[in-house]
Amino acid sequence: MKSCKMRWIMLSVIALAISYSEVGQVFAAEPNRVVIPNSLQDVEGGGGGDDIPDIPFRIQYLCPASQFMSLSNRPHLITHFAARPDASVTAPRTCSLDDVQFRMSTTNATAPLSLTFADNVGSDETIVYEGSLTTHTDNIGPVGGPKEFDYIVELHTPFLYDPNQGNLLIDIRSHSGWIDISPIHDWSRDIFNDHCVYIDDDDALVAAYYLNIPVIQLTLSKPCEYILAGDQNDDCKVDLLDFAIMAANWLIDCNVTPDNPACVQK
Ligand SMILES: [Ca+2]
Ligand SMILES: [Ca+2]
Repeated sequence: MKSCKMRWIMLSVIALAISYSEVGQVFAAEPNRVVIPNSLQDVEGGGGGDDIPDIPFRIQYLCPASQFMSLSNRPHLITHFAARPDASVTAPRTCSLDDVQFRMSTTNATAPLSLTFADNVGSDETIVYEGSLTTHTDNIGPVGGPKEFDYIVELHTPFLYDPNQGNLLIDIRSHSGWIDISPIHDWSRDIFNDHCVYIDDDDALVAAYYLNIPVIQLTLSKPCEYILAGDQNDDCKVDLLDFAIMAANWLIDCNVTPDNPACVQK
């Protein structure tokens, strides 16, 4: 009877921890934001996307480690990905994808990226967002741009990125493509050519060069200066989010199931 009660309490706490993480209590205070390319932080990019809905796609783009100098080249948790509307956008805009998957990895790849997607992926590749997505811009900013980065994607799984270990690769694919309308993002032009490969096919293994990259903004958590037992996500505090991470791995035995994605080789 006692063990039944203990099990019930354990399951309740795990459920509470998971629901707590799902409402977005993540990596809060004092985030850092990095715009890539750095040079376009306060400058409208020379390119702009087209309205191309309903087309499956896969896109990879490379963010060089040198773009993260403002973070003193220290490891950070990437918690949000954002883009901004192109100057040609004239009104608020809401865009959806039925299915989209964002992956991030630390890669030794440099520009020009390989046209074979798999060649560019780092060994720590992580699915950081998966599922449907609705993103919105209020189109805030001067007529000629740059607009605010308010097409925001809060990652389901923050990604620990250390610029000392390589460049950051972002890999996005969608089978549905943008439904009805697409965001019309601001794009760089003649900056980081060959840092981006793209194809209108989410299953393709080989892409073509895109001679631009979207201007993006990454939000990163402030690194923790301390070693704290139980701090699973290195945000300098032990709370229910750490418990949720532990609960997600509950009863995994890497000696028995080393192929489990949660079992990362030391
Ligand atoms: Ca533009
Ligand atoms: Ca923590």
